[in-house]
Amino acid sequence: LEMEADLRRAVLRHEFQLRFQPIVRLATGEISGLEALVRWQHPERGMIPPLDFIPLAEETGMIVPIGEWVLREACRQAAHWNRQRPEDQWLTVSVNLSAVQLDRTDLPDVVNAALTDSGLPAHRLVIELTESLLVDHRQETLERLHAIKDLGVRLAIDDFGTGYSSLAYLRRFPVDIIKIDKSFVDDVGDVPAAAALTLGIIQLGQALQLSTVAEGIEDAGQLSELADGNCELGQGYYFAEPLTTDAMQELLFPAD
Ligand code: G
Ligand code: G
Ligand code: MN
Ligand code: NA
Repeated sequence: LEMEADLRRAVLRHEFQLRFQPIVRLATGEISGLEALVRWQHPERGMIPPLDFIPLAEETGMIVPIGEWVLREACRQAAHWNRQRPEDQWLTVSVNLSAVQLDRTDLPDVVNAALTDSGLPAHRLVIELTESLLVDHRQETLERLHAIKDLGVRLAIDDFGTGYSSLAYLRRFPVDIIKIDKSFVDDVGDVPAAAALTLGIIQLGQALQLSTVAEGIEDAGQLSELADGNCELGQGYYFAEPLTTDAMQELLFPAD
């Protein structure tokens, strides 16, 4: 209960921050995009990770204003960085969406306003949906996702392969990107079954003309397996952990 009051205050006092993790093109090593990940800078308890407050934020509906802030701030920051880069090197920014946000009829308007106000082109925004979020979907959810896609925004399935009917979602939802769950990537270098499944997911993506992103790459062995298998993109501690805005600025523009 105390935490709930703290969370309400945090929204009013703007106590949230974003971290940005690079998403790398595996064939070349260039940064193609960023995933925005929220943190709560609590005045007494310090930095609180999302897993420790997102569930409460979802229960209380506070995820709606928090999620809107994340979306707006991610678009604003990505547009700012893109303006300093040649247009053929513009970055995408990926934002995680909660089921509670997807239940809101105004979500397409909220997304559109974030794009318009930031100047970020719609095709540079990726919205990440987890399979668990898609499990209890209703018809309106599907229509809302199509309305967001009609803006030009791209959709990713996060944690792909961990749900109980991953393949069904690929038919039912208008997704553009598969994010291969870290649990597959962890074992890709040394467990033959994990390697076979991972390569199978990559080939599935290629057959459906979807981008594939491997999550949680931590070493060179995993990277070479994935690159050899023609996985398009990857993210993980091997490249960089989620970085503060200042650290990401330094990574993107080292000379300045
Ligand atoms: O940032 P970290 O690596 O600790 O993220 C942990 C989890 O929190 C991930 O599953 C991630 O998808 C989720 N998460 C991070 N930022 C956000 C956000 O802005 N909104 C939602 N709904 N989930 C987020
Ligand atoms: O949205 P999603 O559940 O995919 O969030 C990504 C989560 O994975 C975040 O909590 C992020 O900090 C974490 N993460 C990103 N790269 C790595 C990695 O290489 N190893 C580990 N253990 N976690 C990672
Ligand atoms: Mn994600
Ligand atoms: Na994930």
